[in-house]
Amino acid sequence: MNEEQRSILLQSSSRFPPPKGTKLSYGTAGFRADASILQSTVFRIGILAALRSLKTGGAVIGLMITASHNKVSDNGIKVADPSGGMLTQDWEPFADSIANAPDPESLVKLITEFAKKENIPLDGAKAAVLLGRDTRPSGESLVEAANKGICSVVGAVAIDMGIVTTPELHWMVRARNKGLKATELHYFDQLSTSFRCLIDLIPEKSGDNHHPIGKLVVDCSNGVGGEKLQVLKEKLNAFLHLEIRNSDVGISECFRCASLDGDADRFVYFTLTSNGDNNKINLVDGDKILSLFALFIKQQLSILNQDVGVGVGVVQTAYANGASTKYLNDLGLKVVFTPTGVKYLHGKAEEYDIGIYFEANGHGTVLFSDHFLSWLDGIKNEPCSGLEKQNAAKRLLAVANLMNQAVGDALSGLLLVEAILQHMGWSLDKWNQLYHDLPSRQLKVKVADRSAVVTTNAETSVEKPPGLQEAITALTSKYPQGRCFVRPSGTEDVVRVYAEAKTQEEADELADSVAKIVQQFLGSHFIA
Ligand code: G16
Repeated sequence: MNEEQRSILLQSSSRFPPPKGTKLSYGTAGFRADASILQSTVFRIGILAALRSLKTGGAVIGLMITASHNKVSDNGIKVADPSGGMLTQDWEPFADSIANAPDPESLVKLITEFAKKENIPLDGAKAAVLLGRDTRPSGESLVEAANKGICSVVGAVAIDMGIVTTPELHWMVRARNKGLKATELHYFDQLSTSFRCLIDLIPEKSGDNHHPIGKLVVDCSNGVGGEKLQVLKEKLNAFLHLEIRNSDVGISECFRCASLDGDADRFVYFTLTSNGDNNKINLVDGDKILSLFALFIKQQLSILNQDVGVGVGVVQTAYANGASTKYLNDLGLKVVFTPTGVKYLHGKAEEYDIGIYFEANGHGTVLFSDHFLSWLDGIKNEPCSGLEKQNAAKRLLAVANLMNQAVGDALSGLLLVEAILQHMGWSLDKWNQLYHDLPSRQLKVKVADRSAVVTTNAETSVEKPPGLQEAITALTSKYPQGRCFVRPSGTEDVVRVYAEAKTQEEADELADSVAKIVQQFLGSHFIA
């Protein structure tokens, strides 16, 4: 590193001192904490993003300021690699170490060593980082800190995309690096055109009652998804009846509803049934979204006589309801498991011709290999294939265009659900009956130090502290069809407990007793 670069880094980083007495760590999807302590972390990850761009020959990197589902006073950072996917895991330890460097001297030392080890040219070569943020009030000043970090690497520029959803930013990074049109306008055009294409390809007499299936009420959690969904609503008004809500989520029984998280990378569906004074939410989660997509894709492959020829892989996590995995296996699909976090699921799904991945919490997408897309293009353009096959190929190509190929995307996922329900002529209830979930319960336990819990086997088994797994196994064995695991959250300061059993009472009881065991092993404050 030359003197000029060194002195710029020393000077600029002295304006962003790290918070005292707090150790920050790169979690499930980047850093996340109370916004008031994040200035220095965001500044430093700005530097990291610029270095990543230099390392990849000047490719565009993405930096998103968001804390997604966390409370509004939190904020965080997600980094998009040149492919549009999450930052390569090899760089996470470097992110951890620079976030916690105590002073400018040690920060510059870490950067110098890393740049040397990784052969990163610090000679003024060009680098570019796209910046985005969600609607949190702390976003603006954190973007400014990130900008300062990026610009303290000589040759690097920051391009501020303003308020965007996380998946939009990942999509833009991917599109720019592929030399494609990459503005927000293009993003919305791609989504709405491919949705229209799926609707236009619905056969005349498809399903039980082929016609638009009534209003969908979408709760956007006061997040960034609300204003973006409004754009899609205006483009698609004739084909989709959407009502967008934020704080006023008073909903009556007759509505189909969906809910987005704060940065619009996750979504679930639900309906209400009321029993006297009690309203019950019937949740249609990521597992069922995955199952609907898998079923539709299987149907199209079957029209193409490719029931077995095409490699379709389904990726889930330990949170997947056991009934969903059974349903997918019964469809003849290969199901594999990874730890929580799209950074793991996405990588696995990329190994297939068609990789479908979803977390139960509604985070996921459908990936298509280039090779398979070329094959579909061939069928589409070959009249000898026959109209039915051509249409099936067109549908799959439209799914590939609609579904974000960089990361899970609530807006594109929601449009695919709507297109498939219209194609099938299905109501939400009919969809929900694909299979019946095993009763389950999730709890959060606040402990003194969640990093004391270390898991293995895609988070299904606890390695540390010693004895905890044996205690969980002993409790679980008391319940027919019982399954239970615990893991430290990577986005909140809690340990999560998941339990499944034959009845709701048993699932509740199992989760509760395991939460108590966690308390005993780790010392705790409360269970929520
Ligand atoms: C992030 C990740 C998801 C993960 C979720 C919860 O979502 O991208 O893959 O499921 O956190 O993670 P944890 O259980 O470790 O807290 P988001 O939408 O919050 O960025």
